[in-house]
Amino acid sequence: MGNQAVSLIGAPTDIGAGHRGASMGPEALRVANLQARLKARGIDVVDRGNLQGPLNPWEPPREGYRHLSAVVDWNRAVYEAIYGELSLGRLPVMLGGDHCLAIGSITAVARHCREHHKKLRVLWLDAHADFNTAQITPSGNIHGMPVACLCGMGPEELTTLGGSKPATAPDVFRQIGIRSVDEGEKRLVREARVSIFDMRQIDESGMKRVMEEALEGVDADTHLHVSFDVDFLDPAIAPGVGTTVRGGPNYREAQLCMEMIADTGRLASLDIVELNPAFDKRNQTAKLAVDLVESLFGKSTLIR
Ligand SMILES: [Mn+2]
Repeated sequence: MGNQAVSLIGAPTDIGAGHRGASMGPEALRVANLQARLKARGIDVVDRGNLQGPLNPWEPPREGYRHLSAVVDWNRAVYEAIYGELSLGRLPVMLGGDHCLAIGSITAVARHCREHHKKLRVLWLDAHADFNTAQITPSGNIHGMPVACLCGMGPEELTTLGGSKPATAPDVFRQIGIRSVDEGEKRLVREARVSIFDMRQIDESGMKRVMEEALEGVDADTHLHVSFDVDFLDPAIAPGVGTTVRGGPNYREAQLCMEMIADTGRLASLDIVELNPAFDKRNQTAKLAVDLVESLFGKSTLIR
């Protein structure tokens, strides 16, 4: 993996979130030395700096969506930036920002895959299914809707971001670590047949078996995208997120998850989202995220 070229792209906004503070995520990851730690692995890493977009007006939802037009602006910027990096043959790492930005990044990744005849697989590491729609959302926060939007269920401005709708299909997703799904969402993910490995399954089968299943079929023609919502992790080790849900993967389980993804050699794009320094203690969650991302890029205890 020594000849990889990685681009870091900051998207400092909390426009789709229910708490302020994820806008500070990119800087916290930089302070935790993300670039230097990846460079030390022999990877060519360029930090492209931050994208720009509207400030968070902190308004109530309208017709089921909070800040829709600003969410669209941010996602358009993310979409263009990620698509540009992929076109250069680089591996984009989107530093969020809240999880609504995955609409832009994955729409770009899906377009790139179509154009290069690659199979897309998205690993959605999260406490939540993020499959809400305007009709069923309890909050209107769009960070709870990206997977539905990517599957064509959502406002036209977001579902058609890449020109064609839907951006991708439910069968590309493997959701891991899920432990909080809203009532209406439960029905939708079942109808859409999203493949979800919830915490119960991780408890019963173990992370190893779950990751083997989630990575089944990944081959040389696969573009593997990881959408890493930091609230995937147990809040005991990762307090720096807006929406903590107890009972997530512990440190060893999270490391194994990342190492097994690295072993495929197919990681081709990454989102790191929902890191919220306003809830963190001494940047520990950012440091942990960087630690895990190092494993994702192939750091291991021994030469294997
Ligand atoms: Mn999420």
